[in-house]
Amino acid sequence: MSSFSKFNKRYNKALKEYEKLINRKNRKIKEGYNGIYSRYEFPVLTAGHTPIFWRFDLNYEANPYFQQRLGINAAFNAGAILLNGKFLMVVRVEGWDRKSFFAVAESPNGIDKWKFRDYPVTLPETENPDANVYDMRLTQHEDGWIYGIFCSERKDPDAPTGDTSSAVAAAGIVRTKNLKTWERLPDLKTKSQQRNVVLHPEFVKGKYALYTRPQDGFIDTGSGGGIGWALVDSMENAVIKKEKIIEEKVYHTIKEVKNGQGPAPLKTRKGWLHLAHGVRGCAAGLRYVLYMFLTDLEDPSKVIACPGGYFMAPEGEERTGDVSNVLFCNGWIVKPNGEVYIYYASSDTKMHVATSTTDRLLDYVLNTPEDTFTTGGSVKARVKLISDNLSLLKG
Ligand code: M1P
Repeated sequence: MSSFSKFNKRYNKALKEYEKLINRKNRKIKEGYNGIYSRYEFPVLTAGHTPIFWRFDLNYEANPYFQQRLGINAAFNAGAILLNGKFLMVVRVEGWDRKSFFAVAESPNGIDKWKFRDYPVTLPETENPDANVYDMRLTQHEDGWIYGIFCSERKDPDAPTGDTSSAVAAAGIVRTKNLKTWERLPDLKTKSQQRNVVLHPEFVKGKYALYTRPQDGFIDTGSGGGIGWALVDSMENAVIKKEKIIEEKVYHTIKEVKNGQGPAPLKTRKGWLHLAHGVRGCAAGLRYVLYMFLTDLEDPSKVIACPGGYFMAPEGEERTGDVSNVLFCNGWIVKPNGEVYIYYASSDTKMHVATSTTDRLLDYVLNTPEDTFTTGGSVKARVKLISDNLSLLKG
């Protein structure tokens, strides 16, 4: 076989594999029912979902071995939105060079057939270029814009010579009407480093309201941490003057080391429904799980319910990846019929979907016992459940 025929054969094989992957039907997992949400059999987006023409040079003359020229390492931590009837994710795609960038993927039903648009997002820069960008939260704000707030990472200018790791995290801001053209606004101005900054969808007291995550360092939140709340006058020059912690990290809980707001909260009849991540340390490193809480409709900075423990933790294949033992969520969609599609990433590697409804999630948030912060309290809550159940069962 001529080398040109071999090249074509390899290309056709790669294309077939890609098409099989993106057209694969996804099914709800029936086993392990928990009444709160359902997981799905397959991840919805992986590195393999990126088009072949993003990775291989398809010119035989330039690439006779049909090599990957620009490999993709992972597709994870996606923001999500339902726009003009289309399910869209703004995905954190990471190349083999460790740089993350954003790319929009679309699906007709939100569950499967996710496909990346031909080109990734060319994100406008500020005068201080980002070394890395990731984890965009999308908020359809009542001012008419769709805002995307993401982490912009740059090398720490104060790092001592030879320190090639220290970085500074800031909140970068873009806005769009269509997820096609993006306007970059100045980064959020704040005293501390920030990650997991999310815009609330409505004005509060006539101002833009932000969920924040102040942190002393790039990884360690230090004396910072907790989910913060701040009101700013404008998004075109967003400056935080006053910030308060509304959801703290707490000793010996799933959010002992740090926590962070997930996607923008969902408005429900009982309050603003929040999904967040909590982090604890263990011998295997940091463990990231998802948890929920509810805030007041009138005052979204007031937590009114917070079930104890995690809502979702890494299971099975979700447990391993580039950064193992991590679930992270920065995108969800509520459909007009109340169904909720939760787009979560596992181990900084791939995207999954879980489905629920606002009614089920409210039931979970309002009727799950809170953390009592002691073993005695936990046992008391379980003994009550057991004895109530046994009375029922024994009549
Ligand atoms: O590696 C796990 C996560 O670590 C960071 O999240 P946080 O600041 O909340 O701890 C982020 O880098 C996130 O992208 C990553 O998934």
